[in-house]
Amino acid sequence: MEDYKAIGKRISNWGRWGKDDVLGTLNHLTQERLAAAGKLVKTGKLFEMGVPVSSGGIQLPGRSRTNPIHLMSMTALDKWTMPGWEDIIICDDYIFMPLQSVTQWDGLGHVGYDGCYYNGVPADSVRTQGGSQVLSIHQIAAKGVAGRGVLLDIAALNGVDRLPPEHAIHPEELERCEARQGVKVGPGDILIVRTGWMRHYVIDGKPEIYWNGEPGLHLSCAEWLAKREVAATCSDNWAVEFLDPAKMALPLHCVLIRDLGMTLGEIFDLESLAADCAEDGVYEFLFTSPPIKTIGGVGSPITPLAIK
Ligand code: UVW
Repeated sequence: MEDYKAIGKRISNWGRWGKDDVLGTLNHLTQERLAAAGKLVKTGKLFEMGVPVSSGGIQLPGRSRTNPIHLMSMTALDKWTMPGWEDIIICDDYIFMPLQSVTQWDGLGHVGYDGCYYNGVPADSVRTQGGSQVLSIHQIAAKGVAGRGVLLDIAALNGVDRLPPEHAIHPEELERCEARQGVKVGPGDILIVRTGWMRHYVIDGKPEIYWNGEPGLHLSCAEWLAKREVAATCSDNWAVEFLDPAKMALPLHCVLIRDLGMTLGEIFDLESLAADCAEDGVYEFLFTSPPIKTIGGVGSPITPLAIK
């Protein structure tokens, strides 16, 4: 397999939308495409694809990403003394969490190599104080992430409820899945790849297996995603890409985020959506999932929705 840097150089989107572009492949989400995606809503069936945000969540102890901490700052126990407020109950809460600890977007300031991120933005543009000075995720929030979502259920294609961790998905398999499902991934689509790997957590309650390797997209998919002009790629695994246990490197992250400028969606729970798609044979829908408007953020927790 060719070196990831050579692939990245060949399919690079740097400069394509201008030297100051901060959105990358989300530029494929045009107003016309969003209007067309809106027409996919026929029944009003809605599927929410986030994992729970909870102190007992998907993260394992002792890692750099902890589970969220949720605290109350006001409850019914706090009595109001202002005149007219005596009977009123107000509850408020806080949450402290790594932005990448649950279902999330990887923003364009999340991963780079050779001293820079997407569009040549220098590595030191992400600072300990203030975060990403250029590729901040709040700009993606302003763009919104909404369009035609397409589910490719690779686990179902293989006749299994989940793929084994050594399963690397190649472009030919994506195309066989398209043919089986009668759907085609096209320009401006948000591609959602189901591996079934999330079942280790949402069905079996075994996060330790979920985080131990994963099936996913092989590096060879980078060129395919670029050619199809996919706007964003999401999966039910934790890094979108297949992880070679011998290397544990993230070559597809490097090419997709840094060279193509693609926002990646991870840790999706696709089980209800996939069951419905298998039942009605409809694998396309309106997808929406804006990030939190965090100034300087390089990622964001999300609550993605698919609406049919
Ligand atoms: C890394 O593992 C670097 O990040 P993520 O899986 O959140 O993209």
